[in-house]
Amino acid sequence: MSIKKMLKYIGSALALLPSAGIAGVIIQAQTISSNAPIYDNTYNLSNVIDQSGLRWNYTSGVTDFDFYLSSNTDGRPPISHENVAEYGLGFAEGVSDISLLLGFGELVTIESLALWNRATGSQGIKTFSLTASTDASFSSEIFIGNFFADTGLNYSGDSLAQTFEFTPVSASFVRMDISSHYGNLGVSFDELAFERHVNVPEPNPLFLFVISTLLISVRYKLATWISTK
Ligand SMILES: [Ca+2]
Repeated sequence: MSIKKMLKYIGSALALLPSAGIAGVIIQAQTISSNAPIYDNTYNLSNVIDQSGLRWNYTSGVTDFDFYLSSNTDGRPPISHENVAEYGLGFAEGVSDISLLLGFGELVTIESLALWNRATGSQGIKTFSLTASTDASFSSEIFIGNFFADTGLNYSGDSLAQTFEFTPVSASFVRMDISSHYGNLGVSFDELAFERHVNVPEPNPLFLFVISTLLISVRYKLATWISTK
């Protein structure tokens, strides 16, 4: 390796040193239950947490949340969900005040919800709230917030995701209370997933200082040596 190249590599290494930050991965709930009757046997509660109908699947706990939701497949817009009844969820007509209980199977810190609302017809969720808890009985619940969902977000009949961000909160369970929907038919939507907050460990400051000092020193000595030749 030439001295010039070595100087270049050391410069690049110095630029890369202070790399740390936060990232969020997409996770699906492991369990789901509800207080409300389902429209018919076509629909199933698990259809909204099992990735059924999504044009491209993610790996829960691994795939980057923002990357997944901004990706497209075969020229389609960001990840859409097929408009097929067997891949979605519909509640009985006339039922309101629906509560969904979602369980993660472990304590996680969540910071966003992605919702693929029903894109066609008049069944989509309109207003809802989210509440977090570390236990299934919600004995020490934490209110996350009230949210307003859009309807009609679609591409050729497929539904598109809407993201709802909130202050990071620790939860083993989340309750979704649906207070209103669009139209007079039963409440219906296609899929939901959460963003899990992930802390990337900060590098040890002392280690960074020693490495930086060594690299700067080597680079300076090499440059000085070259200038005397
Ligand atoms: Ca689905």
